[in-house]
Amino acid sequence: MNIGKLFGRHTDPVTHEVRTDGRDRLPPGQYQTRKWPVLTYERMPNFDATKYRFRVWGEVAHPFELTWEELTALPRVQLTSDFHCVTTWSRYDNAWEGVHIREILRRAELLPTARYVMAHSWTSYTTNMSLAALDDDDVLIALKHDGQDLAPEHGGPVRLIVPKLYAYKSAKWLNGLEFMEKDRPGFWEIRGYNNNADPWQEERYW
Ligand SMILES: Nc1nc2c(c(=O)[nH]1)N[C@H]1C(S)=C(S)[C@@H](COP(=O)(O)O)O[C@H]1N2
Ligand SMILES: [Mo]
Repeated sequence: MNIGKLFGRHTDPVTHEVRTDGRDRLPPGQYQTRKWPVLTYERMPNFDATKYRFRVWGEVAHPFELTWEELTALPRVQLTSDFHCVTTWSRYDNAWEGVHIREILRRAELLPTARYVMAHSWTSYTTNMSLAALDDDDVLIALKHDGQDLAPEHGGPVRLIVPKLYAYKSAKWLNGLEFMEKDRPGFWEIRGYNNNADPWQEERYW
């Protein structure tokens, strides 16, 4: 059922859409784009499925490593969400398919000391967030976007998606999650991007 249609919201201009939690769909200072810009700091990496390992370690009772076959054999979910870049573009209705973050959290058996997470890319890009931000209904390890295998420039074949935070928290070319007791800044967080990155609070820079 389309809730928006039910309540007549389809008649509203897109920038005035209100979400079920009462907040504007478009965060302050953002504009909507229908294109999907590429934002990458590092050079686009190669991917080798035979060498790939997805690692989970740190404050967990059960650290583990998955091969590409094992990661892609995990149960899949499909979740549609909006994507907000700190440089002010937002792309609506991205249909993601991948492994729900709670598949990973459940297998890892987090210790009570796990309060923060560092997401790691095989390019050595990192980004940190609270466990509360990661452990959410809409967070997934994405393998597909709008029905296609995730394109290499967008982090394909595997990236993190954390829709409620600015997109620098959604690490492309994801190959690990490190659970931490104390917070530690990631790649952009060291260079002045906001540690929390809530688009509705405009937490852009330090
Ligand atoms: N590994 C890696 N992940 C990254 C980045 C990056 O430079 N390297 N850029 C981040 C930023 S700032 C944004 S806006 C999104 C952009 O994703 P896109 O290029 O698929 O639009 O990826 C995020 N994840
Ligand atoms: Mo970004």
